[in-house]
Amino acid sequence: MQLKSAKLSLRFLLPLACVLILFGAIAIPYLESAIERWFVRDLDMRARLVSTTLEQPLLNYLDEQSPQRITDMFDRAIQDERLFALAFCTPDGQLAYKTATYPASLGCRQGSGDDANPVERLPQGPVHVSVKTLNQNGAVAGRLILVHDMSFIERRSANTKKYIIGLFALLAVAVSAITILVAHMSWRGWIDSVREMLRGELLFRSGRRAPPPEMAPLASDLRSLLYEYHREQKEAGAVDGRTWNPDTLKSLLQRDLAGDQILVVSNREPYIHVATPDGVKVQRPASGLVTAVEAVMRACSGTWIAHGAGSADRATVDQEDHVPVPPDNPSYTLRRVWLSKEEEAGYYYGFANEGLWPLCHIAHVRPVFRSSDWAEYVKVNQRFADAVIREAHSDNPVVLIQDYHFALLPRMIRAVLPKATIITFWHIPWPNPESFGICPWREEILDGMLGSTILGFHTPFHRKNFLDTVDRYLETRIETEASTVSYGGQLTQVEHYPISIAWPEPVPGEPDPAASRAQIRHALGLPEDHLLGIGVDRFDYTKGIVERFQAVERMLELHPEMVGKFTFVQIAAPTRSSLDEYQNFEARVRALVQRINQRFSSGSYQPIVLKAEHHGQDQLRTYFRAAEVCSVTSLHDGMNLVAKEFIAARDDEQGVLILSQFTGAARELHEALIVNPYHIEQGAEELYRALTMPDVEQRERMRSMRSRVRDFNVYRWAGRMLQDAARLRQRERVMSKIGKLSKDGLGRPT
Ligand code: GDG
Repeated sequence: MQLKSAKLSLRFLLPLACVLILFGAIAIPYLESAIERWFVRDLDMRARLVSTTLEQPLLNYLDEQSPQRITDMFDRAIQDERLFALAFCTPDGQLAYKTATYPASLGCRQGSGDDANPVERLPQGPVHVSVKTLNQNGAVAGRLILVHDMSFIERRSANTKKYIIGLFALLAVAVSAITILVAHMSWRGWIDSVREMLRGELLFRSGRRAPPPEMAPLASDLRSLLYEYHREQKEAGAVDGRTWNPDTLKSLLQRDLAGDQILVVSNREPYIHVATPDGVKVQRPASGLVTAVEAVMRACSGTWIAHGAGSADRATVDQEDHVPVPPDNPSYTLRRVWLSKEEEAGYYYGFANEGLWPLCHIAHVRPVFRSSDWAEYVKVNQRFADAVIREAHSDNPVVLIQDYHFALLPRMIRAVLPKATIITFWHIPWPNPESFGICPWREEILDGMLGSTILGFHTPFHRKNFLDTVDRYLETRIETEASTVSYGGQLTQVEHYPISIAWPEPVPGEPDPAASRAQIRHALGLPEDHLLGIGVDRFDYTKGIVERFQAVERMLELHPEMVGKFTFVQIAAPTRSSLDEYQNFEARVRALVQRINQRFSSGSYQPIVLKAEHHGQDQLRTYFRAAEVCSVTSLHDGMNLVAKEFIAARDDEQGVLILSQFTGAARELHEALIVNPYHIEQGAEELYRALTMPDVEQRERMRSMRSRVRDFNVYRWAGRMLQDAARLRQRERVMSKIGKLSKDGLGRPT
């Protein structure tokens, strides 16, 4: 307390002392000399007046030669308290008349002009001396000397100084006090604002007041920090300090989404029943989306709605088109939707894969948009929306919509089930606004997507591209920091949720990497010490397969010692092969492989082995474990799960991952050899570097990547989205309970 008052008095006294010192050092001396100058000027005038008054009578008395009269006149004149003495000198400098008070030391002041040096400092004090030369009939009659007492000036000057100093002191005190008061009030106001901001009252739009203008930059910084912190917290993402796994996901569903139904919609089904001469067989499609969502569905037992595309699919469903899956250990329901050939051609091959797929990937393949495809796309989206509505047990299910095949679905579902929590995840990249602007139905697509409660992308970059696109083409309000879009009275949270894989459990009896190595080399007819590279992709032009082979060719040119010692195996699962673009691409790849193989082959040796067929997951894993290097060289990819599958397969902590900088995975797997797939020389050098990398370095890199993929797995991907959904549902419940479902908050119309 004492310290505080000492500080306060110091704050008060310090400026005051400064003002007074400044005043004493500069203002007072200046003031003194100014006052003296004013009074001297007054005395000059006065002396001129008095001497003019006395002049004529004096000349007359001189004429009359009456000294008594002159002396009387002089004595009368000095009765004025300020006129101290008078004297008259003859033209030849004789002091002819003077009052008794006239100081002898002044004499006749010969040689000084009438107004020169008027102030004289005598022992009795300062005096003002003025001399007036009297003329008569054109000749000098003498000099009249007037001596004014100046002590009164000193007295007045001292008084004036006293008043002025007093006034200044008062002023200084008043100014200091006002300054301190204002500063104190502003400080209090500022502190109060900061406190309110920290309590969140001024920070968010939901607060009652906006922050004062001077606080706005600080508020904005604080908001960014909080959102960043919040995001980091969410990204750290472990539940109760544990890593995400099927059990943590299940407990999240039970705890935060108790009893809520989960519906998944995707085009591709997780299990395809195929009629073969040996009976019905079950196939797993080659799809990153299926890989990820299947793991989540096993954990949360919902219903998955997808296109029934297998030749035996109809034969394996019940009356409601349901089939329990996985076939060997059912844990959720697959609901199949049937599409005609025309629907599939227009919606899937046409609009989705000839239009949106190349539109969203920068792979330099031109998108094709046809009105007839669009019409099918709208129709099929409505078919799936109807299926969701039919499957829903309540008016507020949690619906997880997958990918670019269903951009219109969120809005269609919302129209019938306004309370549904709709999470849409876009598995492929989102382009910049200019590129997206090519789509003739861009507004309809964006409008459809903004029917979602939550909209997810793999990377912050895709999320930002989407927000920029919405900003460009729709009338919306975007809160960049909170990453929300308010559109038509409804709010959509736009987030990035990097997808991943389920971390594989150890499989009893699985061959170890050394055995896998031997097995694959044996199958390919290669010696034990032969070096192997592996690529696993859908046979798609976005995956950079051509560039990968060109890098292999260049590496063999640059390092001929590798010829005969290294083979690259490419597994290319057939995909969308009815489309011209894919057929052309496949033909191009085959021709390239043939050319490279002809160039470097000798005997049975071929540098590239192309296996353009679907493989089982176990087979893929064996290849991953057998290879020295895995190449993922996509020209553009949302995430790319192959990169993560390779890492997960390498429990021997060996093997090198070459990863394109244009994949979402490159943002997480920094220990991979990151390449620009368009830079063939670089690709060649990195391939060589991978093949010659010391075991220790491989281990260091692989260990770090394995730890990341293990923790940042697919359960975390789904868990974070469902956590966000649960949070929004909880908020909505509270809002509707207290009857405050507002249009501008996070509430949605009931
Ligand atoms: C999209 C986005 C995003 C491949 N061949 C076979 C086979 N596969 C499996 C792989 C992997 C999956 O397919 C491919 O996943 P990617 O992520 O690499 O690529 P897309 O299919 O294009 O997936 C992509 C993904 O969605 C998830 O969001 O990462 O960016 O384009 O799992 O192992 N699987 C089987 N046989 C094969 O021959 N069984």
